[in-house]
Amino acid sequence: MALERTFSIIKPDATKRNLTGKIAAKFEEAGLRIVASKRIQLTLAQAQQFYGVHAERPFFGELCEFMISEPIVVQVLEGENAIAKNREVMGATNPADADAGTIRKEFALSIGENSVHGSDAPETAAEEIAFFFSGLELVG
Ligand code: DAT
Ligand code: MG
Repeated sequence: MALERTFSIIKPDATKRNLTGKIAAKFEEAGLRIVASKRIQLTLAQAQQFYGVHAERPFFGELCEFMISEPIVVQVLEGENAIAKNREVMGATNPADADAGTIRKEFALSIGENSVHGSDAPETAAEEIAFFFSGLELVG
């Protein structure tokens, strides 16, 4: 399979606890290359747009408030099968269900404050990368 790219966020609960490096190391250990990375703070409008697919869910308000509560680190990860590989390294959405060794098992605080976001399909990966990065910022 050709190289694939996926989009990742190191979320506020993780940046607040100074876990950016430990989480980035998990990506690199899994063979994912960080080809773009920046620390930003989202506005409420940006968080609502990014998570628009969840707008009707009961946790939407809480999710968006959490995502703007501290800076985040947005990254593009590249590798063979990067989308699936990243989801594997992340672990299940609820850390209680996550496998040993995954980021969410080791670091997540709860289903909401779960340390990382990762794209779930090629279409969403492309959209999410374009939402945060210009082509010039992707250095493979
Ligand atoms: P994932 O982040 O594993 O792709 P998702 O896309 O279903 O999970 O949900 C997006 C985020 O929304 C998730 O990382 C945390 C939050 N979330 C999901 N289900 C939740 C719930 N039942 N209660 C609180 N927050 C939830
Ligand atoms: Mg998702």
